[in-house]
Amino acid sequence: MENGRREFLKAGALAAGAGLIHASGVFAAEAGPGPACALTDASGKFALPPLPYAYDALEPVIDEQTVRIHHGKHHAGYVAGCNATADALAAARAGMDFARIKALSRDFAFNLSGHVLHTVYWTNLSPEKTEPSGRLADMIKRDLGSLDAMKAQLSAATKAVEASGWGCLGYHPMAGALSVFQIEKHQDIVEVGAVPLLVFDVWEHAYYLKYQNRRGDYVDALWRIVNWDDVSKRLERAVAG
Ligand code: MN3
Repeated sequence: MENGRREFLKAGALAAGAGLIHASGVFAAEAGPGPACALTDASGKFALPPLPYAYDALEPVIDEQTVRIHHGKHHAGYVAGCNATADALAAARAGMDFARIKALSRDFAFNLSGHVLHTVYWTNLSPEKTEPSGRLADMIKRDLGSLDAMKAQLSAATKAVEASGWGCLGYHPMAGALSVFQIEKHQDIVEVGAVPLLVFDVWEHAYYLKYQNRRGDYVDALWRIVNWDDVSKRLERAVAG
C-alpha cells in the first residue's frame, strides 16, 4: 500500500473508529513518526499497549488501583472485543454470509473506538509537567480563542457527556483546524474526520473509585497531568499525514 493511502486509512481509523475499515491488517502498519500508537502487535492482532509509566505514576490525580483496573481489565476488554469481532467479520467474508453484519459492525465500531481512545488517553497523560507550545499553541489560539477558552470548553463538554463517553480535542485534516467535541460511549456523536489529539475518559470506571460522583473534580484534576508534548506530536503527525 502506498504511503498516502495508508496514512489516510490510519487517520480515518483514528477519527471514526471502525466504521470505515474492517481489515485488521490495515492497523498493523508501522506507527511512523510521533508517539507510539500502534493498535496491533507484529502478527497483526489487536494488542494492549503497555503503559508508558508505572501504574502509580499518575497519583494523586488518578490512583493506582483505578489505572490497574482501567488498563488491565477495561482497555484489555476492548482489545479482546476487536479481535473477536475482526475474526467474525473475516469469517463472514470467507463464507459470503453477512446475516449478522449490522451487529458485527456495531460491535467493531464500539470496540475499535474504545481501543483507539484508550491508547490515546494513556499517552495523553504524564506525571511530567509540560506546556502547549509551537504549532499546537498557535492553532489553539487561532481556532479556539485562547488556551484558557479551549480548556474551559473541553472541560465543560467533558463534564456534560451524557452517561459514558469522552471529551475530545481533535484535528480535522480536511479543514486544517482544531475542534472540541463530545463522544458518547466510544463512537457516538463523534465528528467524522477528526483525529483525536487529547481525550478525557469520563466513563465511571475512569474515576469512580477515587472521585465517586464528583466527575467535575476528576476532569479539573486531569489538566495537572496532561502530556502536552504527546498532544503536540499527535498534531504534527496528523498535519504531516
Ligand atoms: Mn475507559
